[in-house]
Amino acid sequence: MTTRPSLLMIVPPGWGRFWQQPLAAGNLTLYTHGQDTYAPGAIDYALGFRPQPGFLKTLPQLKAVFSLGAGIDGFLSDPNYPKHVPLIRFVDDTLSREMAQYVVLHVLLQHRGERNFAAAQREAKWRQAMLPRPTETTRIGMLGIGEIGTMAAERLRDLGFPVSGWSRTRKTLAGITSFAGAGELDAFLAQSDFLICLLPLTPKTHHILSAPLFAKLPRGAYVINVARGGHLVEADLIAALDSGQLAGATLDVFETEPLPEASPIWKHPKIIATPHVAAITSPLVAAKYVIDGIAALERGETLKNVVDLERGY
Ligand code: NDP
Ligand code: OXD
Repeated sequence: MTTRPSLLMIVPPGWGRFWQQPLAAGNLTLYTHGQDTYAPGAIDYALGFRPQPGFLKTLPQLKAVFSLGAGIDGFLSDPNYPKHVPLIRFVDDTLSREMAQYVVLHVLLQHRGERNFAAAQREAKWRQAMLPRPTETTRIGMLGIGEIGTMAAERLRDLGFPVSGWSRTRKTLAGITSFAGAGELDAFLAQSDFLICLLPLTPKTHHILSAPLFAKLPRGAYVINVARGGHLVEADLIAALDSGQLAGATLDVFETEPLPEASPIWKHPKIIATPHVAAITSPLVAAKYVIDGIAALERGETLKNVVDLERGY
C-alpha cells in the first residue's frame, strides 16, 4: 500500500478555507499550520508565502516547499531555510496577466493625465488637455524583464510605447530593446520616462530604487514599484518627488506591510498607493500547480521554476 504524501499549508489565519477545497482534489493528506495537530516528521511538502523564520527547519522529512508567490524573498530571508530542500516558486500566466494589467493601468493613468480629469470632474470643470507626451516618444523601462516583466513589456509595446528592459542576461524579444548587466544600467535609466520595477528582491537589488538611481532618470520620470518594498528607499522617493525630479509614483509594495497609518506615502499628492494587490495568487490555479508538482516529484521528475538559492531568485 502506498501512503499519500502530506502537505502542510502555512497560510495566514483565516486563509486555510480558500486553499482546503481546491487542494482536496489532490491525493494528499492536508494539514493547516496553526490549526491541525501533526508530527513534524510526517510532513512531506509545505506551501506558504512568508513562513516564520526557522520554522521550515523543524520539518525533518520535508521534500520540497512551494511558494504561493512568484517572489520568494519571504523564504530566503530566513537564515535557517533548509538549503537541501528545493523551493519552487509560483509561475503562471494568470498571475503574469494580472500583473501586466496593473502595470498597464498605472502607466495609462499617468500618461493620459486621468487624475487631472478626475479632479476636474469633481469641480464640474471642462478642462481639455493634450497628452503630456506622444505615446511614440514615451519610453518605458522594465527594471527586470523575466516572466512578469516580459508580459507587461509586450502589452505596453502593443499599445505603441517604445519599451526596453534591463536584466542580468541579454534578451531577444521582438520590438523590445535589451539592456543587460550593471554596465548598461545607466544607459537604460537615461532613456526610461516610466521606470517599472519587476526585479526579485536579492542582496544585489535591495534598495536599488534610491536617490542615485532617480538622479539618472530623465527629469519628470514616473516610477512604478510592483516588486518588493525592499527595493525602494522611501525617503529618497519622496525627496525626488518633492524636488520635481520625479513626476509621480505608483507603489503596490512597501518595506513595512501593512503600510503604517502614519506613513507620509498615504497622503503624498504624487503617489498612488495600493495594498500589495497587483496580483493575488488564485487558490484554484495555484492548488492545481502544487498538486501537479507534488505528483511529478513523487514520480521522480524534476520541476521547472525551482529557485536557484545561490542566485537568490
Ligand atoms: P523572474 O525571476 O522571472 O524575473 C526577474 C528578472 O529580474 C529577470 O529578468 C532577471 O534577469 C532580473 N534580475 C534579477 N536580478 C538581477 C540583477 N542583479 N541585475 C539585473 N537584472 C536582474 O521574476 P518574475 O517576473 O516572476 O517576478 C518578479 C517579481 O515580481 C517577484 O520577485 C516579486 O517580487 C514581484 N511580484 C509582485 C507581485 C505583487 O502583487 N505586487 C505579484 C507577483 C510578483 P535574468 O532574466 O537575466 O535572470
Ligand atoms: C508574489 C506576490 O510574489 O504576490 O506573487 O507578491
